[in-house]
Amino acid sequence: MQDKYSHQEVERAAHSHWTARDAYRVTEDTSKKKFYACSMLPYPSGKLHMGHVRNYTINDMLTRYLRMNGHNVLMPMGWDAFGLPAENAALKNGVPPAKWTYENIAYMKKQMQAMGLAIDWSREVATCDPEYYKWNQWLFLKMLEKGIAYRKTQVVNWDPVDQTVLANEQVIDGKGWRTGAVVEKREIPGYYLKITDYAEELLDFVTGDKLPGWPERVKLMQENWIGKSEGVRFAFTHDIQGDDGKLIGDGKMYVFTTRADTIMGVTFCAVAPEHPLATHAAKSNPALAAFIEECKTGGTTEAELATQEKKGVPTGLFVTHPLTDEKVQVWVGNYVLMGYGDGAVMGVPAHDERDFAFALKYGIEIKQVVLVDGETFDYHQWNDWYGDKQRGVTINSDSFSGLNYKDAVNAVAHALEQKGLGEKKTTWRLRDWGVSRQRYWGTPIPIIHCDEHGAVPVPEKDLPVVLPQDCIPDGSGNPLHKHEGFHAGVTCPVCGKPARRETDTMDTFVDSSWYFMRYCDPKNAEAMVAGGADYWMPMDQYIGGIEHAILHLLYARFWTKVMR
Ligand code: ANZ
Repeated sequence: MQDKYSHQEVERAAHSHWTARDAYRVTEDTSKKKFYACSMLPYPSGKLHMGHVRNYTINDMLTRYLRMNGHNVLMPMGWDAFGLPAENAALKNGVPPAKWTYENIAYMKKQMQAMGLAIDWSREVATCDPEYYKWNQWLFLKMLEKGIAYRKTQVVNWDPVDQTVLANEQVIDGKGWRTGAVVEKREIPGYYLKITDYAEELLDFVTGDKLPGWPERVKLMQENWIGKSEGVRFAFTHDIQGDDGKLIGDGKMYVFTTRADTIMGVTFCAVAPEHPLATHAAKSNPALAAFIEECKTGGTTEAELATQEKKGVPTGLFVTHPLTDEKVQVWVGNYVLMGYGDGAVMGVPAHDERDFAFALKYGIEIKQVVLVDGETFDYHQWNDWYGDKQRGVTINSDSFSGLNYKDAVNAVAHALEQKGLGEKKTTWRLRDWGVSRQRYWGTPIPIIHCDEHGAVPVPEKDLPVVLPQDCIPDGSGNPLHKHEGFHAGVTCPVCGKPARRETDTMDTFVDSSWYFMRYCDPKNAEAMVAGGADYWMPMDQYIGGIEHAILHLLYARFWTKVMR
């Protein structure tokens, strides 16, 4: 018996005993009850912080307790090793992201081992390892085949001085974080995953009883993020022709509204700066063109657009109200988002807060069409009176007058349907997931660009497309553009002529969407997820972020579709 507790000695003895016995390595043993305790894989930022310690200790205690009770427990660990911080560190210290990342992994692994966590290290994965990200590329190709992955143009933040794309966090007060240059919005091609196909199913999951124990607050956040919105989509007609002599949008300007009951209160329409009618009108209207340019600067997030001052410019174009046949002036408004609904709104200043601010500023008529019980409509107290949710009885609305909200919406939808100009529609706030990043330190997107054949998928046999490890980003664009080795000898898989390699890489959330399945059979060279998953999945305990949990659900769905 020692009279002093020497933790170093005790721990050293315990660690060497565990190491000698390889105590935490587990195999698929069907004679025992399995338990899979998984923690969100850490970003190798440098050193462990107390959050890591707290998080991993919970699963460690659970693991030890269950093992003592005869369970076969898997507790794996890995590294979410791609991403921007490694590039920023490279910029600061002149060290390639690979070196910085692997050194951090080694250091943090040592710290975890010193903590004595009951981890099966034989299953360790690092997402920047080609043996891991090869499967990101493989699944991406499968998703392309099935139409779950597709290419379209996207709006990005562009730093005109560094000639590079910036993440939203790198835009400060509308300026680039490094150069201070005014950031522009630019449209460039990118790849998307069709998560909107799964919106209804996700919502059912979040609002139903399938997630017992999840806090209501968290579920509500997810519900708002998915953002199901039931309303009416309809068209204002027009005869505005483009340069080619054809009617723009076939002579229909569509809008989406959740308040079809207010359709008789429309006193203007507003379209997004990127809307085809705005582009058309700007050609002969320098003031409008300047305003559209102005809208291109500043942030791209929905929150930023929602809080900025409402501004607009009239286009001089008119559309026809579908029920009254009156002419309605079309404005370009900075509060209208091109990416939501149809990129255009019917303006009802009396009942919509944004339209109200807009109408007051520009002296547009305000027409009340809903009467809320016991309330007097008064502009000066409008904010007290008003609410998008203020529903009441329709007034000043011809045959719709006297109806309550629900009946009025139904009647208006019916009238529009009769004219072939509209119908009820569900719109989602959830967007398809843009997975391309114009960055170096991530999974290369397995595409080759050919002048003749366009964007051609890399053949499966040529995977992985390996990311060079020796680049040092200098802040001016993606260093892959300049990396000879990455492009050398690239030919089009279809015609064999010289071609260019895609230099965009994948969002790192792609990596962290399926790692928990890889731990079940981490060395398998034949399959992304193999045999071990039959035994270990589903996870019994997951300690990690909700956003990951949601992506895990989605990936399981992609998986089912790809393998079917
Ligand atoms: C007229 C109206 C009157 C509206 C009213 C609301 C209140 P949620 O619930 O989020 O789906 N809207 C539609 N498309 C838009 C776009 N691209 N950019 C900005 N706003 C857009 O919101 C639906 C409402 O958001 C729609 O209903 C429309 O304004 C606006 F008293 O139409 B509403």
